[in-house]
Amino acid sequence: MQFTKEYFIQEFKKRLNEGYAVDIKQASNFELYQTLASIVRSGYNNAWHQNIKNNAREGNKQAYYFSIEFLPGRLLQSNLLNMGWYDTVISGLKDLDIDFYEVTEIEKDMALGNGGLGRLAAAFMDALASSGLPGNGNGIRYKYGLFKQKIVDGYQVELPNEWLNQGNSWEVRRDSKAVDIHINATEVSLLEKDGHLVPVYHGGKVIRAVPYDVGVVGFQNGCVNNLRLWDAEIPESEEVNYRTLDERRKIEDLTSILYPDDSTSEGRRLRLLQEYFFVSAGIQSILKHHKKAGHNLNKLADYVAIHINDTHPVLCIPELMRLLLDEEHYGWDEAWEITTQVMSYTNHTLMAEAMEKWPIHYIQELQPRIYQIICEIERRYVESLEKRGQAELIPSTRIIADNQIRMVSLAIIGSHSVNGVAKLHTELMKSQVLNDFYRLFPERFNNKTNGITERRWLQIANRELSKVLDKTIGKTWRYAADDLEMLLKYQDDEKVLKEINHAKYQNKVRLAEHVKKSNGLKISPDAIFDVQIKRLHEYKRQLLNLLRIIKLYQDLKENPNLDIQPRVFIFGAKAAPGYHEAKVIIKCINEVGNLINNDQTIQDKLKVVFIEDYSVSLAELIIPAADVSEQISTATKEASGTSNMKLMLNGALTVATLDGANIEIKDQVGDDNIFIFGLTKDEVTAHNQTQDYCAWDYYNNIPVIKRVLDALIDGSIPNIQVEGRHVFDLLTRFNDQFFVLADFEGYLAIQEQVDQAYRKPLAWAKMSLINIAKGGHFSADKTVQRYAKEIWHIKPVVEKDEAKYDSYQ
Ligand code: AZC
Repeated sequence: MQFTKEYFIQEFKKRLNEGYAVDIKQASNFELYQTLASIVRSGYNNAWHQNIKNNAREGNKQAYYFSIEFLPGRLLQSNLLNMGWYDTVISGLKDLDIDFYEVTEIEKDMALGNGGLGRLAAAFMDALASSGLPGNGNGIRYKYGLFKQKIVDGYQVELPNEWLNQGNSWEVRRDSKAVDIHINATEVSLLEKDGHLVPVYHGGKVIRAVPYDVGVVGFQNGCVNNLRLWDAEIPESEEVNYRTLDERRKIEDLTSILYPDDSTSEGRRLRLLQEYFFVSAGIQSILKHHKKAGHNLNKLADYVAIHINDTHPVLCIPELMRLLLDEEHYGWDEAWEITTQVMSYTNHTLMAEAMEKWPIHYIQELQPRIYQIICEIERRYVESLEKRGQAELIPSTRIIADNQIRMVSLAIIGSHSVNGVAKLHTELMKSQVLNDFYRLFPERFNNKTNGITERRWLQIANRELSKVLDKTIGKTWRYAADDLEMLLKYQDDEKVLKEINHAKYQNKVRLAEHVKKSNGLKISPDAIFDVQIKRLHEYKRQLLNLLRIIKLYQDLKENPNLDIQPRVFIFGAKAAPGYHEAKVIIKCINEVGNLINNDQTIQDKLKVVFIEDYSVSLAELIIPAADVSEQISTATKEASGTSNMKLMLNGALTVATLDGANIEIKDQVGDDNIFIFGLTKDEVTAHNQTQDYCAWDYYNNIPVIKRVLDALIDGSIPNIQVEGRHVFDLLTRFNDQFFVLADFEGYLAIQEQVDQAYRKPLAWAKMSLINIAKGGHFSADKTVQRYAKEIWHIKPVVEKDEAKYDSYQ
């Protein structure tokens, strides 16, 4: 049946009454939201079901993206958009006197991720379905998402994020697909059974993994894929073994939190258990599914591609080996061949401390059989290098060293493809950090620059700009992001440029209203909105931004009439709970903000806003309102970055170091439409090699640096006696690991250019237009299509067909 407004209104009233026994006037926003979500779900369930059946019937090869994080944010609007129902629903609700946007606010963000890694995984889910590709997600259904951040007296306080307490409208529990996982056996012995040696586990316990599936709706093509998130439960047969609440809670805790506290060994063990839990559950269910479909596991690679998103799911490799060896009775060589053909791995960071290593006794305790298999992979690997005459590469590439399992080594050795997430990152991987692996397996290495869900970030988040685009270049950009380039024709069209500026202004007004409500702070939409939104990390250098703010403040105190463009500095950032330095930086930002925001003498020329509890939904509010995008990481440290792409797509101009995907953004927009500064990767590498960097020299020899740093410790910024000293020490005594001081003057100079450029609204709008026009280049659709073709070898199974969701059930 055609999904018309009349039909929607009738159905909406009916379901509201059936579900809640209220009429529209009395219904709460929550009831309205639930009713709307149920209609949306019924609209795609049939397509979802058909998709699962078709894939099984036709034996389509499918990709499974294993990720410990998925960060989709809210789904109502994107589902409506993808189903082609958006306008009909808004207009229907309007007829019913319901404010659609108020209703959407009820939905809690699915915040099962921390930052770029999790957001990328969610973007890939959307892009796979939107490209008609059979690709599914596999992860954990955390009861609490990434913590809720409160700022109290300038400090970050972490509160539980109870995103599930009102239920999740988009998930379906599938009891019939539950699988059991054996952990903590004290011993494994091999017994002969039916002519095979089978392992027998002694001791330990069994946990039941129960999947909750979320339909991933493709953009107007009728393709609905599956995001499977696992929860842990106690199997009925095991209940007697969990007699106390405490024992039961241990199982519940398994899927409670995204990042267990890694400062205790208990927390670290829990994290490893989470990794094994969702990996084992996922692989078991994939094998079950393919066996049921009648596929021969010899040919697993013809039907299945498993992607290891960063090292957290690396136990996929020994787990698949375990199942093939122990349950399917393959010989080692055959099992290894199948495993390496199926597995591929993405690296998301080259920071040494972020590369997972696990003490071998953790793995031994967790699953001794997995440990045995890892040892055998290692033994054979070492032997093969000796045979190849490359024994010199053993120490740097082997899996087990210093009583630890190096997860990166296991990932590379057990996969047929290893990719980085931006050109520079892949190049560094090959030439520096993973160079020895590259020498051994050059054919495995490839680049896949990240991408973003441009539909969410433009069509949903930036309706003002979308209207301008529709009017100027027609609507095809809504389907084909590359068509945004049609905008280039209008780069000198004053009318269009003014409209772009006007759209930005309206978005700034909207953000200003939010800031007034949330921070009690009045900010002017006429000021430059200068935005840095990302995880708080020293390498991302929020500190560089902060030092410049202090410098500007000092200048203004000296000369209140200083001619600078008023600026509002907007930060959104969470610090990992155990990351002390990051929390110290948050405190400093907030106290500098308090000082500046309350100082009447600087005539509102500066404001500092720290937006609490940064999330995907807040990003949807902030990004369209940004004039300046801060992408100022130390060159070589940011693997790619993705907020850089979202911000440019929304017309913000980027202030950037030559790091991560910033370089590719520069290549797209040209040198005149981006503000580049700072040390290059070669300069950073040289400093690291020669150890010649001396932060004190900058402090002692450059007055502007001394003046700013002194402000951290001389009491001129209240309430940061301890934190100011800490930051001061990081930048001097501890020799400024991230070269903040080396880049400071370059940063000041480039920001001065930004200041000048902003004074010419049409010239600014032209740069902005060029950024928008080039934004389509970074569409996640294109990125996953490259993964599909070059790594997973999967093909689209659904062609674009707008009619598909119209067959309303
Ligand atoms: C991030 C990288 O820091 C970022 O540069 C990249 O764009 C993103 O992955 C996607 O590839 N890494 C993380 O977010 N890592 C964690 C653990 O959150």
